[in-house]
Amino acid sequence: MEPYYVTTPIYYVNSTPHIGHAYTTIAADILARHQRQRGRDTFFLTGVDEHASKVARVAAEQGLAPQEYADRIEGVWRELPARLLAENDFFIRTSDDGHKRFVQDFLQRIRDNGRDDIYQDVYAGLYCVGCEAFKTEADLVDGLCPEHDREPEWIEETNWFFRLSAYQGRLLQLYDARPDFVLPRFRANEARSFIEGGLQDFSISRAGQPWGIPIPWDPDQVAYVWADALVNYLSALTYAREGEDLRERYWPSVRHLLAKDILRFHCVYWPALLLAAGYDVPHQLFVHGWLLLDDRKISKSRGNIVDPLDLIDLYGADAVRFWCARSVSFGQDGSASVDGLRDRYERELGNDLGNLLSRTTAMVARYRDGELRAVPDPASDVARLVGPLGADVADRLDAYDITGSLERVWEVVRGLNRHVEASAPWQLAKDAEREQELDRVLYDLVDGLRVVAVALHAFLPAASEQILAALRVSPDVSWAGVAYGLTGTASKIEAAAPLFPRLDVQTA
Ligand code: ME8
Repeated sequence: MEPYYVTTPIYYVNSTPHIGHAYTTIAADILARHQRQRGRDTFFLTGVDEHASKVARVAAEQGLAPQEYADRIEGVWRELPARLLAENDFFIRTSDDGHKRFVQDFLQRIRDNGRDDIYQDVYAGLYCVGCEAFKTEADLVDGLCPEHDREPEWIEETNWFFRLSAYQGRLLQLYDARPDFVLPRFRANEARSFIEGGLQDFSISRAGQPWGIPIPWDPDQVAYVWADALVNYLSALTYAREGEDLRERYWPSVRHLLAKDILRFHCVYWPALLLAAGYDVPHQLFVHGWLLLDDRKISKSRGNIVDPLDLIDLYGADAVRFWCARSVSFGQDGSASVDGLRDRYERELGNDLGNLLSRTTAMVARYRDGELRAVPDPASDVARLVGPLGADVADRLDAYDITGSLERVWEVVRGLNRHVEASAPWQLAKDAEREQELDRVLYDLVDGLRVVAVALHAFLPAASEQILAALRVSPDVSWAGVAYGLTGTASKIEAAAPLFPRLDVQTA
């Protein structure tokens, strides 16, 4: 099986983490955890983008050197994946020496490729510091950058340019040859139309900046922040593991996740830069929508930050992951609200899943003194219910359908709840002649819940572990476990504590 390398964008170190950033990190972690469950060699990269000009400006305002300032603020970003229970394999900082060295080598390779792809010219035009991007009049609304409601600055300086225009043909060929290069398809079409519209060369360096990676052949200039940041996906592989170069193992088996605001950089500039430097282009890019809060994009400049750490304190990481995965169909724009989080916590996590575990374990404890007899029946309703789950979820996650795969697991959760009601174990327990029937029902509920717990590991890692522990079954979450009838006898099952306790109790 080909290795699986998944990345989030590297987030601007000087912004405040909000739920939109958490969203991509959660999605990447779900995909990575799932692939590891399937035994695939997986690498998950996230990190921070530090060389934005804003960093130097704010550092100066605070009387600090840019590096000192970046060192002080990077911690919240490093903490974010851990608090979300995201298991990234490496956390990159673009001020890492390994990254800086690699970017210099990467740019030098383009300069030396014999095609004159890098040349010097005067850049005169508008620049939005918010986007760290050059703007044309057509990009502006009433003279302002629509992303940041801010007037771009006029910049005029001699820079080094990358001959992007020379890559139009090769990029179109790439999009034609690989219809799944960018997903969803409508995003590939968007990138393709942009390429077809004609590509402008772009400046890859900035003059007179105190903060950034020096251009190797002209150290008075530093790399433009995007020409530096995009390269992180490759540079990290060269120094993430001491003494090892992971490029051979993971490049180009990479899946880049990103939101639509940075589509052009990733789907047009990045493959062109790679081709120019003599590297393979990425395997795939998945462009998701914006997570909206009450129909507005969540962002710092719009003042509606939702601090993911506050939400985790209140609801737990699992609930935040669940809400992000479930509220908006992954790939589309959609709204999420904190009320919606509370609602899903109570209704779906607390009632559907939590109560199912509480009832099941309480019944085994009460009617069987905590001892479960292994009586699988491959023709049972529960066997049929969970039978296709493993393949269905794996197929959906291979296609980045995070929302659909979670819904598929939830169908099984709802099916098990219906099974409790329909089989009414509390009635069977009253009738000594129906002992075997009761054993069968209890077995199917425990086994069904075990399957659900393994299938939920990528989405709800903490709850998954708690369920397996409460059922006294193996903590192994290998994907082969998403199959009916693998539970053996279990003993000492006790009525489980609530998986998702009532919030008034938790926050009291
Ligand atoms: O763009 N909904 O960093 P950034 C969904 N440093 N996703 C969101 C979101 C929202 N409301 N807000 C942010 C940069 N994101 C550059 C990237 S990569 C070489 C350099 C997520 O801090 C989403 O993944 O602005 C988006 O692409 C990313 O955060 C932008 O983070």
